[in-house]
Amino acid sequence: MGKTIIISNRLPVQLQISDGGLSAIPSVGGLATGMKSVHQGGESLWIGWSGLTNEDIPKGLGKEIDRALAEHGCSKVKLNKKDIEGYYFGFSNRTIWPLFHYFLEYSEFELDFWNRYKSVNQKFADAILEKADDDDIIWVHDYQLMLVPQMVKEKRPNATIGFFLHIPFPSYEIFRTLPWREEVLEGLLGADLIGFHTYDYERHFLSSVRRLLGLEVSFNDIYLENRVIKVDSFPMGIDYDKFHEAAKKSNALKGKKRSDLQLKLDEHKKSAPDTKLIVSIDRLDYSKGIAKRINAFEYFLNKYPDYKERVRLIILAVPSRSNVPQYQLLKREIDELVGRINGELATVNWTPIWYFYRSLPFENLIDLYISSDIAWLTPLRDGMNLVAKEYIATRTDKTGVLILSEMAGSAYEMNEALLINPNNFEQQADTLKQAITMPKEEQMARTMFLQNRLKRYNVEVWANEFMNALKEQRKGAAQVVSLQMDHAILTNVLAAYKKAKKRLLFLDYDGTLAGFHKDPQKASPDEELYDLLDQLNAKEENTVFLISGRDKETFSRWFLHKKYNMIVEHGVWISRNGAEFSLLEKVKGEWMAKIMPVLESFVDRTPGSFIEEKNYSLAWHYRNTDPDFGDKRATELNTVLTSLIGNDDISVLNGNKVMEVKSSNVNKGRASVRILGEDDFDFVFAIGDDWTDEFMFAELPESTVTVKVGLQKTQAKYHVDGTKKVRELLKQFIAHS
Ligand code: GDG
Repeated sequence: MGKTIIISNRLPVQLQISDGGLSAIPSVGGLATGMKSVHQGGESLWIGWSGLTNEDIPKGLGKEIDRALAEHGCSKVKLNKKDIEGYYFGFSNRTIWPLFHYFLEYSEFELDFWNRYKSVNQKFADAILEKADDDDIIWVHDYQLMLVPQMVKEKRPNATIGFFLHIPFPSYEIFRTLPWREEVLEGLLGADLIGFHTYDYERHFLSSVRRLLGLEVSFNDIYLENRVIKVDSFPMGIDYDKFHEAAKKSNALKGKKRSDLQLKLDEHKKSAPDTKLIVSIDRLDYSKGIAKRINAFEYFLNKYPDYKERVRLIILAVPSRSNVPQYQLLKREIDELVGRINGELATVNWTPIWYFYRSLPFENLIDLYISSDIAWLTPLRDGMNLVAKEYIATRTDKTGVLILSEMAGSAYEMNEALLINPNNFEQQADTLKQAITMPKEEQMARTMFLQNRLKRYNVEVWANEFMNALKEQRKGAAQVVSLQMDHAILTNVLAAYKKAKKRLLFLDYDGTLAGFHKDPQKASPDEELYDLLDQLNAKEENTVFLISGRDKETFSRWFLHKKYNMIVEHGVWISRNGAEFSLLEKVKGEWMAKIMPVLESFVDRTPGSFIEEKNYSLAWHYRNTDPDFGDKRATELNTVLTSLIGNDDISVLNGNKVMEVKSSNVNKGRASVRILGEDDFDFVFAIGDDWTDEFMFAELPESTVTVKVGLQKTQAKYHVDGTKKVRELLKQFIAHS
């Protein structure tokens, strides 16, 4: 069992250089706490930036820093000032952060930022590669490091890599505006497991992968060459006990033992017992909707003037990214807003807003949570929002009301909170009133539900669930649905092939011998393929059948002059040795008149789809439609057809971007078994890529060498990666004849 490597932009320790020397102090952030169970003992290493650029590190201190970090299981990535400017303040925080939070107008597409992002991601990847072994588990965190998974996978294909995104993944419509969108997706797809906070972010990501990279996605699996990448949602929790216990402790402190802030808050409450305190805590970031919240507060006071002097809003805005221009502008806007509203509405006894622009020690944060009757959090977009969860965890007597924006990931799990749209001032004014007047019993009932969930699904459970899913991925990769046709297997197959006197080979066409084409008529055979098939056919011991769902006209045009044996339309027609096609299976086709209009109505409503009319089947192709839309329509069509066909002797086959309605007693399995019965074959081989080929894999005898092209679930014994590999395999057959 290998070690675990965690990698994030910042290390979970703070370096402090003072006269007395150097110290590394563990940070108390949510991520650091959550990873405690993962990052422990000598079996784990955390790689990241120390917070000091090369220029900041005093000469000769480098080694000492390494030693101090190593005591906490950490190792630093060396970054210079230019790196931090371009990669962190540039691409991460001026391109990706605004774009992924739907602030398209703030997003700067600068080539220099991008180049620096790439080179710094490479530095992180190199730092991993230097320490990683083949059997290690690597967990990469967040939007600053989206290229790292692929950079590592390239060099260590057997390492198991997980990636978790802490911010939203935007919809395809937004994501596609990024000039380097494909590179970012490809970077992420180096991971074996990709995690998001919510199902919506997951779904947006999958949609971009399909549309921009054209990859096959099935439920939450992405098929990429010979790998299956899993995508899932893991809503991050908090260290519930830590917040709950800290609140208990703080509540229990008496007299002078209470913090200065707490004493001030106590005093305020005593002097105005009917006043409600509303708290909001965020990093000063435009995504958090602080300015809107202040405006909404003014709106509330004007709509319900009775509450003037009876409520107070405490805003804790923690300084953040203050050298990015948008943050400086926002700071100015908030300063002015608070000044204006306090100036206009304050009375001798009352200031409507208490505004703190600073970071407070943990104990004071707890004081704010426990002293506030209401927490009001209004992000315009937020990956999760842990403050909402922390407020609930500190409500030891279960009173208190949480007003939370629907745009926060946490809103999905916190239904008992009062959920609001931060752009709707009317609704927020009414909700504030509802919160202020909410009976204690109702407050307690809501808090109880919320606390139970937060207690159960805490940050440790979150980290463990991700790690377990990652380990499952590793197991899965080791035992895919079928065995990879590796060297040892190939050697055995070739030996059996060579020994055999009468060989029977069934070769599917589309997706097996030839790749897919937007227009199926254009997926015609190339010279190399003709040459291969000629050579295979030329061997006296070989009986080769092309076996396909295609219509007989196309195959006649392509192959009849070559005198190949062919079975088409899944087994309805057969042609041997250049003879015209004849019926292999007697089928009835009266049902077609009934089904045709249904398919036509689907073509009308699904741009890019079309019907292929074969002699005994009808196929609805949707490869050229929008992928999400096409899949949705296919599900719909499936339901309609299933209810229509009832007891008729017809069935619906879901192929690769095609749905085919055909007579039930016809399939490739039945057809291939019939041919098999015609002679004493001592080597039988069947290869194909989709659903319709599964009938062959299932019905041919156990001794058959069955091969699936691609990684989907299959009854075949082996799999190969793609059409290129299929052709290589056939070349090997030829060489071993
Ligand atoms: C990103 C995503 C996602 C705040 N002020 C003080 C202080 N804090 C602590 C809070 C909380 C944390 O900072 C803030 O976490 P959030 O989740 O609210 O927001 P982001 O910083 O934007 O985090 C976010 C998160 O990643 C995790 O995946 O939820 O959506 O944007 O823990 O308690 N702590 C102290 N003093 C303060 O003044 N000590």
